[in-house]
Amino acid sequence: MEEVFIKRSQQKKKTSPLNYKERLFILSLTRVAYYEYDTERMKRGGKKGSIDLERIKCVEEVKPEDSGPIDRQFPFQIVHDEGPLYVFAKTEDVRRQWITELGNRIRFNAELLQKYHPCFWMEGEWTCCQQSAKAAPGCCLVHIANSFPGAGTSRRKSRKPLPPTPQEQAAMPVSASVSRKVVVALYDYDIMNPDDLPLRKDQEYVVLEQGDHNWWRARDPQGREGFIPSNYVVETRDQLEHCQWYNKEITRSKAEQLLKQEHVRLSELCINHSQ
Ligand code: 4IP
Ligand code: ZN
Repeated sequence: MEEVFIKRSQQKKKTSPLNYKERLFILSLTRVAYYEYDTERMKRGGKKGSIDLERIKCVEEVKPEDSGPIDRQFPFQIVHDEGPLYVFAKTEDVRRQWITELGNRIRFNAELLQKYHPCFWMEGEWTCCQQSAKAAPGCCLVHIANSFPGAGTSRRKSRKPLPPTPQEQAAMPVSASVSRKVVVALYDYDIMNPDDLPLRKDQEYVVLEQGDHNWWRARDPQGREGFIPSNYVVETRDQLEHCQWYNKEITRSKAEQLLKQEHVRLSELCINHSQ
């Protein structure tokens, strides 16, 4: 993913200036890096910094400054082991997209935060809770969509339930073993593990197992199966729409009329054929 954002200087040293610079951000599989950017020629310049994804502890929105400029209305924070990096997106959509994607890529990190600061660190204090130590614990719970099961623990082993044994499967009522819940992907999801299933926005998937609240096993229309993040999909309410024989745009009486016509046509065909 690539995007031009405004970033605030991280002020790693006490003497560091507070300034805002336009940078080209590139999110790769292992890091988020930012570069100088020539707006007129739309060209990437020298690299200015980067954060390894494994060092990120939290990605969340930030409450915008009270009278901040128009181009700093959609801030978010990438909190890593040296503190927060504040980034300003141009739109709410882009901000959400980056928070979602980053959250997804850091979900197995060992030290994810349970709490964060929803407002800026400014002039020696957190403007949300007035704590004056930059390392002070957060004052607000991270959002569910950005947290993953067992945050802060190794959840690689526990997130996915084992499939039922054939004996367990046989003992299950049909409705429990074969769920027909159909969901639609809200976002693309590129797999992070071999047993994941990629999602494509607006594509439908059949949910097979919901043993884990956050990770469901699902099947795509090509028959591939794997785990999907449950917060990337929504349930389609009208199950009928997923039956191939169902035509949403046709009323019952119109359907009956068409069937009768077809019946007449077929009968005529039979008569003609037999003559
Ligand atoms: C710099 O200010 C830039 O804002 C740097 O951002 C920033 O580094 C520095 O913060 C800050 O001192 P000057 O350009 O006036 O020197 P960039 O690297 O995007 O140019 P960060 O760490 O934010 O990348 P410190 O904390 O590194 O000093
Ligand atoms: Zn706070």
